[in-house]
Amino acid sequence: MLKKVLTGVAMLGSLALVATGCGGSSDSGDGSSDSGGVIKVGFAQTGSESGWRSANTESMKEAFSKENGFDLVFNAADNDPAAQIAAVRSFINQGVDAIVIAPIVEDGWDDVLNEAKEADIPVILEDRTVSSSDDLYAAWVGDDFTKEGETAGQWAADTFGDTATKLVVLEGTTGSAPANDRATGFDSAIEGTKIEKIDSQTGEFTRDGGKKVMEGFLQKYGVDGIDLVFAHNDDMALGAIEAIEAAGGTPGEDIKIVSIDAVHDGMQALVDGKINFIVECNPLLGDQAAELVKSVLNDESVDKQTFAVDQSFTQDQAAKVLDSRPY
Ligand code: GYE
Repeated sequence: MLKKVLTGVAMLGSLALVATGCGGSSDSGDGSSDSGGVIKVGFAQTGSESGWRSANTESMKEAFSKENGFDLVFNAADNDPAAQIAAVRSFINQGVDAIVIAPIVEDGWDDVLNEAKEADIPVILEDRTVSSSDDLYAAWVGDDFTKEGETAGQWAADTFGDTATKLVVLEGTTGSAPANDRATGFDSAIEGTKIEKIDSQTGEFTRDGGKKVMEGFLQKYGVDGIDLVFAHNDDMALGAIEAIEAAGGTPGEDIKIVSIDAVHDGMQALVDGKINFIVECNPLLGDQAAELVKSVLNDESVDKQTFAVDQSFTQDQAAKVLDSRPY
């Protein structure tokens, strides 16, 4: 039963995916997976930092299941870039057929991606991107982080842009694609408005991290000295809510909050009036990643980039969809 539900969820997720980008042919698909045989895939996950990550891991494990013809070697690196690179190296040594990576940070991938290429093992990226040349991987599937930041920033500009507004930012993992791109998108959307960024610090995409950083901001500026929080994900927004309440403030009123992900707990806080706006980031990328692996191993040409389609929610809109959300 549970499996049936999850399969439905995974299918829903893949329906919301649209292929774009330049069509390129796959690189280094060596056909090592005999057709009809089991495909051994190493998946290097970031860790388990957030609700988004749990939904993504579940989607990946469901898609790369035995029933679907895969033998999945799963590694979660606890958000340590060196440990993640070591995991990829171990996949190469094990001679897996393909490697899937959700790269913790953008930089530092050239060496190990070259090693995979030399070993003729294709690499598919899911979720986050890397700064390496795109010759070093076959394809990427994920969300448009810059657009997410822009959508959040556009909401802030439309809601507060004409009024002097003190903004603090809870950043995601330093050096990660979503932290970099969401900051860029948000900053460009609030440019020329009266929103002033008074502080910005990483909360590592975790609830605890968001809480600690927000506690620091509240000590420094007080509840009255902060008007708006931009959290790079829902988990940090949820941590910030705890910090604001502990400081005697009312989140969503004294201090407004905008965040990204639209995971269940975030959406619940939005419905409860503690968050003011959420931009969705679809974590259900498993089916699409599994299809890419199969196509690449079959030497079929694949799109280099596939973007998920994301929505955004006000408090009223969230109330209408909360019960039907798949994650
Ligand atoms: O927003 C955050 C997670 O890479 C898009 O990572 C992902 C981000 C997501 O920890 O919650």
